[in-house]
Amino acid sequence: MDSILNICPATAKAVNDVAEVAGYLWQKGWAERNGGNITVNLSDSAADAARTLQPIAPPTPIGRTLPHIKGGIFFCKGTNKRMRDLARYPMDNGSVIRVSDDGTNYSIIADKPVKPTSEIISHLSIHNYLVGKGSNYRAVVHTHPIDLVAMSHNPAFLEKDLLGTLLWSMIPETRAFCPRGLGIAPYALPGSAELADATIAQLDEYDVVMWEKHGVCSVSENVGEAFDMIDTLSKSAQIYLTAKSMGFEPEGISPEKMEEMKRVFNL
Ligand code: 2HA
Ligand code: ZN
Repeated sequence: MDSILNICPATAKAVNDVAEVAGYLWQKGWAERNGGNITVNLSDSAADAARTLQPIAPPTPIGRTLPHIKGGIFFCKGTNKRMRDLARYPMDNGSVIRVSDDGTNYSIIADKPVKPTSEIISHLSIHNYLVGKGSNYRAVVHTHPIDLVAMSHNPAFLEKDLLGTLLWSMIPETRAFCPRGLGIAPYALPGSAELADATIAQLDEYDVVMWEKHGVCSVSENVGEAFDMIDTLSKSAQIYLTAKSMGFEPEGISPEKMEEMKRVFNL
């Protein structure tokens, strides 16, 4: 079979973007072994030639019905595959799937039968939620940033909006480029429907959700933007930790100054 990348320029572009971000996640030290996962919704952008590809593996039940992504097409990182390998050889370490017309299962359609990420239920449930609410967000990135995960081990930081506000106050960029802050999903088993639902419960209010003692999950129009929000939050966490390691509590930008920024930059 010819690669889907040769018959569908939009898919080729999206996969190239995924590979670039996968490399960043590895370089950041956020992607140990197979840690983290990325999916992109290609349903609107896929060429007709890609849409009509036949399954190359038996269908897999999703475990729930996802009505808003019936027939949808997604690029998914493969389960047990390494981010650093996804960066170099995306079609050996990820695959393109199509959700069935009843929204209950999916089949791999290209290029190779690489089984999708262990967090597929979260990713597809999130895409279903985003399409259902008319969002233009098409990318979901999950990764394990050391600083942010460390902060989630402090119960005091898990109170609603406490950590998000603290991170906003470390540097103006974070307020500007992660304007919806940081939601918190309580610890749940990786790959579980419970984790999927706890994440979706945060997405009305937030674009980035902390998975307590595990990682973060970010949604945006494309993978680059989803990565940037995590990177910005991590920068703030680094500033906080650096100040603490120098022996003082960082003062933080005052609520008044942050309010001013919200006003001036129309956040
Ligand atoms: O794919 O990060 O959460 C490995 C993980 C599971
Ligand atoms: Zn993870």
